Amino acid sequence: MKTSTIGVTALALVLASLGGSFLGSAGSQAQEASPSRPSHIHAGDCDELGEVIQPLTFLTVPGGEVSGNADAVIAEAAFTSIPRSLDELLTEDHALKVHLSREQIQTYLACGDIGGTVDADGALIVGMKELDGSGYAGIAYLVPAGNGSTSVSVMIARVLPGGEGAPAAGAQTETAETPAAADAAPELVDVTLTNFAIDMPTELAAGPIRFSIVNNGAAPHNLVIEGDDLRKTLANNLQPGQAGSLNADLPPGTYVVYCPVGEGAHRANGMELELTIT
Ligand SMILES: [Cu+2]
Repeated sequence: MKTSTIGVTALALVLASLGGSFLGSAGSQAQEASPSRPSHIHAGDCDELGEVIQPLTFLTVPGGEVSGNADAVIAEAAFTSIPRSLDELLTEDHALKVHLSREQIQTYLACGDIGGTVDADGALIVGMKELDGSGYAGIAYLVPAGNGSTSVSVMIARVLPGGEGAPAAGAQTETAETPAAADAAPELVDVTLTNFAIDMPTELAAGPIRFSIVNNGAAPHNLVIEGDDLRKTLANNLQPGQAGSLNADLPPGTYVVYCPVGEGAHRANGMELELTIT
């Protein structure tokens, strides 16, 4: 009787410790797998992002004990009160973007264009679509908070197949070799703008490209990529020292790349080149 009680107690302890260590490892794995994610509201839209107009709190996985179903999809979230009204965000195009990590700021997880129907409370809910084959999608919830401020809740979860951009430590080797995910990731191309030149490759392969543009000049600059049926440009000029990125899926052909600032003056001064997409 006594032995049996000890046996049961021991079994319960073993189960508890197994359960504890399992949940514990799931929790720590989730934290390792998810560095905090920088997030910003940008001018422009998800396809052609402009400057950052509002940094948001970094997204994190909630810390602490894991309870409930261990198969639950882990979500990451951040809540920020910003000194801007929702009206201001809706008057012109704005987009809300989540980056992979501070170290890999040029890799994106998800982006939501800010727009839609405002509900009876004046709040707006927008969907955030996957970027770079990250496997992440999300929701942003923007609620007026008085005095012209807005509470911004950003929530993302890795719910889509693939996940090339996701850092999940355990799943890394598995997902990194998925061809579909590899295809979905745009090629990163650095573009440097100066007074008055554009430094970038003049020949690139067709496919999704992210032009990562930095203005190292002393004047505002921008970038236009123009082809027969296509024109891409940043929503806002880049001020000296500013960076932005432009996504384009360019079919093979010849394009002209130039700076549109100064009503043609920058272009005439040397900020023009021919880009061949093969
Ligand atoms: Cu310029």
